[in-house]
Amino acid sequence: MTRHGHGGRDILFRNLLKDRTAAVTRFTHFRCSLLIVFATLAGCSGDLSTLDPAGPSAASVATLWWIMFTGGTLIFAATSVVLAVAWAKPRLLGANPQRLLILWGGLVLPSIILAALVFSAFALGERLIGASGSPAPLRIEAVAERWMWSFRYLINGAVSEQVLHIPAGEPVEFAVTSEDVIHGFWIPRLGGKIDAVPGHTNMIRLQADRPGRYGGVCAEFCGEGHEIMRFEVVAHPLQEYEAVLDRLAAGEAP
Ligand SMILES: [Cu+2]
Repeated sequence: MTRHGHGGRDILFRNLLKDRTAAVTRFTHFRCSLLIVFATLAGCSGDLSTLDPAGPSAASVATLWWIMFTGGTLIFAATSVVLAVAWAKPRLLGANPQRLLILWGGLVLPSIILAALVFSAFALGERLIGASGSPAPLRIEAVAERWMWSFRYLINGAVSEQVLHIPAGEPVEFAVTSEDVIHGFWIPRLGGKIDAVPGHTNMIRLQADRPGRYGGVCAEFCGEGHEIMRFEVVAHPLQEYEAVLDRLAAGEAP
């Protein structure tokens, strides 16, 4: 009777322990999921986020990213459904489903989706490098050198290092080149990246819609200092920009 009582208590404790372990595991899973969600969302903001655009080119990049993400998700969902049906209820696909699946899944659908993606990528790509539209009135030379950036303002010959000054709300044309190896000029919140190639000049047009500070990086591995090859972009209100360039030309802090 005593042993039976002990046995009952043991079982009771064991069950309680099991419940508690399950609850702790559930809670840990819940916290892990929350952490993953927050970490993922945190990646969508910050001064280097392409999903937090601050100019028209970056908005085009973000749009293209969402189109491709949606397309990829739809294709994945459709493939998963076909796989699940083939696994669980193969009869639903008919007696000889191969022809139908190859025709629709291998030919028709990919052609439609790839054509739509190529068309939107070309249309948006034109806008990204500023190939269409009138030339921007302001041009800045961006010169990369291991492991720093210098900016030459062609309007008055001013030069700045590691900090790029631009006017807000105005398109700026960048003539990008390098003094040594290939680097990549990239301001994620303002637009796409472009290579800085020695002996060659690449053009890109960017615009910041609002005054503020944005991050810039070298987007091409260029040696051991690549990691620190960052720069800051300051977008000034248009009416203050001329004074900023004058101070830069005079060697003063803008
Ligand atoms: Cu670099």
